[in-house]
Amino acid sequence: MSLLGIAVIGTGKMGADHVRRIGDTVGGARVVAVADPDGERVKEVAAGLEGAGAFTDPAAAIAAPGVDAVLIASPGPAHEEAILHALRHELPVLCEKPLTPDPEGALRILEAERRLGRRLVQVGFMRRFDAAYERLKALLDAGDIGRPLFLHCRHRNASSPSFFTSDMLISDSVVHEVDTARWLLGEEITAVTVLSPRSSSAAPEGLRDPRLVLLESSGGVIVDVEIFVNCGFGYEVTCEAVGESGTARIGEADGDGVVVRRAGRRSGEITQDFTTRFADAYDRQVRRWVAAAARGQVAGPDAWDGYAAAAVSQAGLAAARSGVRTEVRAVPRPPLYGG
Ligand code: ISE
Repeated sequence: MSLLGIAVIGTGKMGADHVRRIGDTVGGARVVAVADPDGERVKEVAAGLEGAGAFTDPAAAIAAPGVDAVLIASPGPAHEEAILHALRHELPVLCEKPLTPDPEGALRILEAERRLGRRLVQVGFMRRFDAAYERLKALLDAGDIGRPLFLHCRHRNASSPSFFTSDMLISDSVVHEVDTARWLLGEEITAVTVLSPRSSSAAPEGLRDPRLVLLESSGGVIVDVEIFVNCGFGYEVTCEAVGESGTARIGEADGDGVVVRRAGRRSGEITQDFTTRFADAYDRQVRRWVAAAARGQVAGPDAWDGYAAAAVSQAGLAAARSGVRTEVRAVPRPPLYGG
């Protein structure tokens, strides 16, 4: 069976990780084009890929011969233009989160898919492919702990990159909890409150870090998210569901999952980065997307999920600025997405 030709847009941290994953881990596909504004870096990446074209213009990469699907890992503000190019060529897309920085851009993508009459865009909310999150969802769906009442989430990064802003704690980090809450609960997020304690002395000057984000679901569940992107000790993501008849918690045994007890002490590894902690989830996400893209389909969160997350992020940014509870404003779910 012929390999799915993929154009990878963006060869930074995530783009390079996906190029490696497609070549080493995920069967059924090969990278035939890479694009990045950094001409030197994109040539270096392409040099390691037999026959792959190197481009600085995403549109040229998307139009290159042999491209059957597009994986977008460029910065969020560049996603919309690249996606619309891919949709003009009717190519399946896997776009790293967030789909777009604002809901208006996501609505333009929904309209482009409406005109095509089919969904081609999948959004890279990879936690839906994490084994522990999948087990938690199955447990909630089965009613094993009764109806959920709370989700207690902790999202900690060891340190934040220099370009990271206070808004990104919400739009680039908590956006994961927004999607997992919608997916785990099967409900929409209707309001957001953001509380900011004193900032950590480890946070770069001016960065409001950590923050506490409260999400309210349409079914009455409260989701609290501690987002702390300069915690220093490692990369730790936990989620505890509190139900009417029990609780379920994931994310404790990070790293290799081994807890050692010796000489009166207990120790275990804490991963240092999201590409390590969620490596299997990224692999499973791209593997399933490749199989679906070969059939011209999506295999996970779609553009509507990306829009819904962008609408919640918009409310979250407003709540962070105003200090008051802010309701989420979103259009009704269109028929193409099950509405
Ligand atoms: C990053 O973009 C991710 O997606 C990680 O999963 C998240 O933990 C990190 O905070 C984001 O900046």
